[in-house]
Amino acid sequence: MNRSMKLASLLATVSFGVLTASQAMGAESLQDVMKRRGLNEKDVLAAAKTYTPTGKRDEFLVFSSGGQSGQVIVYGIPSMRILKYIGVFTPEPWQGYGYDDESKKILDEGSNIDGRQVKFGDTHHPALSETNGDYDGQYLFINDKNFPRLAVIDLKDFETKQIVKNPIMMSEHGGAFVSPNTDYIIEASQYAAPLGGGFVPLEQFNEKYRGAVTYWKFNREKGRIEPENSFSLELPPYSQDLSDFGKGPSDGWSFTNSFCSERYVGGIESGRPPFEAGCSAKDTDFLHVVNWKKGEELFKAGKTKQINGHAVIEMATAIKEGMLFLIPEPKSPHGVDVTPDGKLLTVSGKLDSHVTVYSFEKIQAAIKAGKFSGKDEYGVPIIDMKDVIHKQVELGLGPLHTQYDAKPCVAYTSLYVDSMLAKWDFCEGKVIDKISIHYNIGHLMAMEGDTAHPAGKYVVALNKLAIDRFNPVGPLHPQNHQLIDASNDKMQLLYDMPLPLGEPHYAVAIAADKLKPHVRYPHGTDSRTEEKHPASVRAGKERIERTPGKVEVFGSVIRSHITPEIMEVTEGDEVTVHLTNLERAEDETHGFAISKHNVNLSLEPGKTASASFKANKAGVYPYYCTEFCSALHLEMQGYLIVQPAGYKATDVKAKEGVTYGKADYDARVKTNVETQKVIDSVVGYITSVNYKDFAPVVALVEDATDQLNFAAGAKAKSEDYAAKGDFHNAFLWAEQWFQYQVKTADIGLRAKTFLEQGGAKKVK
Ligand code: RUQ
Ligand code: CUA
Repeated sequence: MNRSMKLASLLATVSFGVLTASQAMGAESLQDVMKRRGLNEKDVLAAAKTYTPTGKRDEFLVFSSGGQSGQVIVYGIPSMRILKYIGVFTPEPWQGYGYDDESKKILDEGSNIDGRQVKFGDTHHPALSETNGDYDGQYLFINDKNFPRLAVIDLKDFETKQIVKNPIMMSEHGGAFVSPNTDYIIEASQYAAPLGGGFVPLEQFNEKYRGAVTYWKFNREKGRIEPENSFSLELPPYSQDLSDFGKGPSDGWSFTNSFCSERYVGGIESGRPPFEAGCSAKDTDFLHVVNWKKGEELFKAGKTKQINGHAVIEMATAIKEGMLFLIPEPKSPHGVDVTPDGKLLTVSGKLDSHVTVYSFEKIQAAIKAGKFSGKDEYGVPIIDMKDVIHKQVELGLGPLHTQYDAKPCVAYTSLYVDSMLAKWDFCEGKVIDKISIHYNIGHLMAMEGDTAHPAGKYVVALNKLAIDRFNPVGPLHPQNHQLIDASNDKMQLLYDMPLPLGEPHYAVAIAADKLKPHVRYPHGTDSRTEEKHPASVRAGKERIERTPGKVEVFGSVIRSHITPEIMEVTEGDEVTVHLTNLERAEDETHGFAISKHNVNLSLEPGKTASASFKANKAGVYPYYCTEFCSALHLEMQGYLIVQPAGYKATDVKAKEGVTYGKADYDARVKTNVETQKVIDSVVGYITSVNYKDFAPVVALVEDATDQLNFAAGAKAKSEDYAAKGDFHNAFLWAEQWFQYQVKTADIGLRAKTFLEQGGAKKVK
């Protein structure tokens, strides 16, 4: 069977529904399957709550920290299907992140420090942009604890657009958290150090080491952080931890935890008790309460000190201006989480069985009345804990983080030591339910659970240990995300998802319908700047430009060829290859890799990306498309020819592998004409139904029309050659004409299947 006949019979199969006949043969009943797999009714119920049939989508999307991978993991709820890894602080080869010139600029600049390239990131806390305290689906931010820096990801295409390095900290943890309108993103330091770096002996820890919190200014229109409009606040050398912004009545304030307010400096190697003993000795640590709006005024008024070119509000200024206060909080606290209405804050002490709920109103009253229990060693006023407590609730051992439910007053708190998750009422101060998890839960995530309007329904336990939950894969186990149905007072464990990419700390979940990502870029887009790429090309305008020692290729990719197919350069040349994906079709991504050159591009429809390298060794290097993009994908190939310096081509004409004559040409044209009939019948079907009501089909039809136009172009060239009697070239162009027909038919069939399955109706 030749290809066009195969196509015709495939069409017949699809048209007459032959494939649907033998469905019910030997099917097991639900009871049979339950028995065979040892499932009880509860299991089946859990399965029914998560199982997502093919083609169906998730209600929520999760952005999870990828831990040490330096990436972000995207998955769906309730299916728990992983949808994407976003490269942030480390390369992500599939997306070409850290390989193409455009993304390298972001990653390399965001990773270099003191002459080193840092090749990992310790991502902790993703944060979604908010409008009036609710997620708006526009941006995602994430921090790196080890190399204090913050990244901006645009949710139009799920790509990292910016990395800003913290100019004064040596480590951080309390980021990223956003203000209710995303005008600022907070990043709080963790392990105290001299601000701005440099050497100060440990003996001067109390005097010279400092913590800090940075308020990064975010420009919504540009979608970028503005370092020049950002500022920091100097803090005592307590180990600052997690933070949160106030909202509603507490808007304008931010809150940052701390541990090791003992300011112990360790020294196990010289016989001193270790950090863990010295840092947990006191019964309380300090919650930092910051009036950041006042901080913004001080910054604008220039009442700051410059450290590494960055504006820092000194502690003395903050104390004098009344923008910084402390409140004791029980033993080694971890999370501080503002309630949806902005009136209360929940704080958990890791080494205390209580969760403490503070009242913002009471905090304000104490500040206004100037009622303080004293000052810390640095002169920061301390508010008496008992003056500002709303409730203290005994939840269990090792409480860490809190998230909120859609129902008023309902919260969820992780209990690390107990390996449990508690659902409780923070207004009344009583426990509603507790559920065991597996094992040692760190953060937890409720749907939109840190916003002004949480969505309820599910909670995910982000467990630090998996131990026996999965098939063993060596001493390093995957992490375990456990999905819990939280729609009723009694919680139900639904699903275990292993995550093998790093310790995922925190995650945020957003209603999927708030996200509206692009399916393609406007033609020739540099996705990292989001502007027209200066080296993008239109079809037919591909070219190679040469200057001494330099070769620049302005090429394109489209099913199923790379233009140009031969790139000749001279040993020693600096080469830049810019490629534009000319496709408009959804999901038609092409890749580009050159043998032995560390060149690897991902070219999504409409994107232009570049690869620069030195052609330092003479040779013949195949290049090809790395995505199985079409039936002729393997033929999507070419050669980089690196000629030795001084090489002179000797005048030999290449001998063709096969030569073709008139009979070949006539036979090819005959099948092409038959193929056209098949295409016409598919087009006939599509246009006979209400295809315009199906957006994906409209896009496919657009794509098919493109391919048919290309077919027409190849046909014209073929006929020109035939008219000149050059049947070799006439045949080859007829073959290309056929290739475009195959692509058209392929798309047409996809559209037809979609319409049939989607219940399209006849319109004529
Ligand atoms: S962490 S388990 Cu947010 Cu880095 Cu708490
Ligand atoms: Cu393009 Cu494979």
